Amino acid sequence: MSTAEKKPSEIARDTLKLLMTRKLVPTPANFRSVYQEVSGTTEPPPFPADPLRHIVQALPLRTPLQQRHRAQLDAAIAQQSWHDLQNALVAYANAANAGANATTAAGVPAATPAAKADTSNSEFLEQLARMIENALPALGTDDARFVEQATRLIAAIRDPANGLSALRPLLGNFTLRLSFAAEDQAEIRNTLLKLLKLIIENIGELSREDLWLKKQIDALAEVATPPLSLRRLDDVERRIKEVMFKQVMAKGRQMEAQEEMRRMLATFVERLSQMTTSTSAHHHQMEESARLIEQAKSIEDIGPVMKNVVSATRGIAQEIKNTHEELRTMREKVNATQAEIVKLQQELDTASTQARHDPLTGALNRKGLDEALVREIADVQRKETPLCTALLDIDNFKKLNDTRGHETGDAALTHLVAVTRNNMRPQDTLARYGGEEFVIVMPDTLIEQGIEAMTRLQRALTKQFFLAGNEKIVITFSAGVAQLTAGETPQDAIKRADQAMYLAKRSGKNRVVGA
Ligand code: GH3
Ligand code: MG
Ligand code: MG
Repeated sequence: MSTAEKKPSEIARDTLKLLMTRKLVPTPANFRSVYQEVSGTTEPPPFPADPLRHIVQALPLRTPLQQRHRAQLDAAIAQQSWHDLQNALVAYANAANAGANATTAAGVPAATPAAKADTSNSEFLEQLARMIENALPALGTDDARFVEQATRLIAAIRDPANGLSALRPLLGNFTLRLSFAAEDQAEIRNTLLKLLKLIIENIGELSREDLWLKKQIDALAEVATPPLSLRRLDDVERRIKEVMFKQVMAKGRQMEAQEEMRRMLATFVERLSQMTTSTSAHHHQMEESARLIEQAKSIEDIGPVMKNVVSATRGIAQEIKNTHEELRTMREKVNATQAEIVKLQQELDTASTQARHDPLTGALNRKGLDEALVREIADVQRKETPLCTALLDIDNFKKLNDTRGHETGDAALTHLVAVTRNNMRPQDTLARYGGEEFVIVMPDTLIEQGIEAMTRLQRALTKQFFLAGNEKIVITFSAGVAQLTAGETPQDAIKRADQAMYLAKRSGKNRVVGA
């Protein structure tokens, strides 16, 4: 009898017999294997779900990724799928491997052999250094401290003497600064785009005014010259917006007023010609009457003629009266319109002074300075960096005015501003504080550095002298420098700088004194 014909009960019985013959313990596994031998079938071994579950439960479940893999493993076991189980296990192992590499990068020594770890660490660090080097130009060079910090960090990364843990605080500081720089860059781009849009929107409006258009283009060209700084963009945006708005308004109203004047002039001329016509008609009537009176033979003949004369005279008188009245109202109107035009012209003139810039030197005015200080103080609080204010006052300026005239004095002020601009950093702010007094706000600057900067400016002024006609004049100034203290307003710091400047004057001028 072949095995294929055996009943399951017979196979079971034979299996037991064989087990006894072979002296095998009748465990389920032994029974199953001998049963298969007897029946001639080759069933796949049963899926060991329970032991596998037991193993899987021992795997760590700390991260969401590990939890996800665990769920995959559980599902594979529930499905009794060797294939799914294999996939889930491979995925789990790969994830664990990646985690181990990340730990190495973060600075904790990996469990790999030391030599191998060293090579991969140094490769990684070199890449990091190169990445920082490459990213730097994109972040601008406005902030000297940032550039310096980055350079130091790159050198530290490349120094094999530095362990990963030594780099960690440097990287932390750099990342913080990087986030500020990135924020600034984003804001610079936004402001630039807004500015551009604003200009384009208004070109159509202002294209009739060539001079004005030119000024706008110049301002834009100035801003578009690197290095870009948020403060400069902000200044120009405000400047353009405000002056443009006021000029457009005032110009519009001025044109209306001029149109009104033109209309009145036209009416006046028309009236004048009407008056001449009607007066000459009356004259004609009078002449005719005079002729009739001359020819009259009797008083009866004169009666009707006199009537004509009276009516013509009355006509003339009325005409003159009307014209007088009209002329008076028109004159009043003209005066009112004239006054309006003068007022508008004044508004136009003050538009530029009301803006944030001093029209003579182009430096910020007091209003512009106040606004810049608000921004500066916010920055100082955000970045916790030092800030210096300097107040400088030209020495013996009155004498220069008195001996060479006010215009030369004006040119000297412009010269001082130009030299100062050339010598200050893009992040510094220059404002005209009074007649011949200027304030320089220097962010990220300690008092010693502030004093040094002013001394440098003094030296620059001795080299870049002022030319009055053909004569070289060295402009000198006295300055006080104060570093903003905690809880102090920038205005208070400027006051202290002013007092220090006064001391500089008292001790012989052409000096810089720290407050
Ligand atoms: P000190 O060295 O003590 O500062 O003497 P000083 O002559 O510079 O100072 P003082 O305050 O006596 O005179 C300042 C002069 O500055 C007086 C004023 O006429 C002149 N001034 C102020 N604003 C302007 C301006 O916009 N243009 C010109 N040309 N002169 C100005
Ligand atoms: Mg003064
Ligand atoms: Mg002075």
